[in-house]
Amino acid sequence: MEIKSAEFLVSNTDVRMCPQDGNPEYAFIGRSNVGKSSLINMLTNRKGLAMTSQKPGKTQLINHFLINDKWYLVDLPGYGYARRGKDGRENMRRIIEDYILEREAMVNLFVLLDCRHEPQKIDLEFMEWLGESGIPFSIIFTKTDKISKLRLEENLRVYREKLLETWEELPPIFTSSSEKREGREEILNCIEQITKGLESRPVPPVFPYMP
Ligand SMILES: Nc1nc2c(ncn2[C@@H]2O[C@H](COP(=O)(O)OP(=O)(O)OP(=O)(O)O)[C@@H](O)[C@H]2O)c(=O)[nH]1
Ligand SMILES: [Mg+2]
Repeated sequence: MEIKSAEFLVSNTDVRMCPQDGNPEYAFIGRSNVGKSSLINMLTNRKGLAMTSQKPGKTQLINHFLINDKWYLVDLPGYGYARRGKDGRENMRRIIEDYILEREAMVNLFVLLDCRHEPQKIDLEFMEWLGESGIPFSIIFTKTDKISKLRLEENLRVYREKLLETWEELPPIFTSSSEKREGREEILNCIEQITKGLESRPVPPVFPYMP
């Protein structure tokens, strides 16, 4: 899919203030520093579109980016950043939870996991919560440029096995490197397929009002 336009629209802490135009949106979540904002820049081919940082805790708001005037990419704050303090973490948790549970326009959530690490409790519990809440999600293993192909295969195998302890079926799984610009086609194709599916959904019948 070609990205013809990508523009920052609005930042919010409140899901009720998010755009109300009915465009579908795809959001990125994961631990602080996993590479959410960098991935949005890579997917859109716009280097400074989403703000990134070497230090975790950079994104603190719900950020909407309008793509091709038709759908949104949404950059969310990361979870699990210890140095935010208890109140800060609680606040971020509320923003993220409200968005995920209440945002009807969000048709798929991409959960980002650092491909270098073995399965972490915080991510596994987060995905279990998504499952219990009926939120459709896919996984993206990020920063694949940081390890060898062999290591990556092994880490993915371990992760799949771990997930299958609790899940009957695995969600779609992608790999990406924002550094090497890998995984772009696959992720954009996934978004395109979901968006097309929504467009071809039958329009519900309108029943005339009868007094
Ligand atoms: N080598 C490499 N570094 C990456 C990649 N993606 C992100 N980074 C680096 O990881 C750091 C964090 O990236 P961000 O995109 O800001 O991470 P984030 O998940 O948005 O973080 P928060 O907003 O704090 O939650 C930055 O220094 C990026 O340059 C990648 O694919 N490869
Ligand atoms: Mg960020």
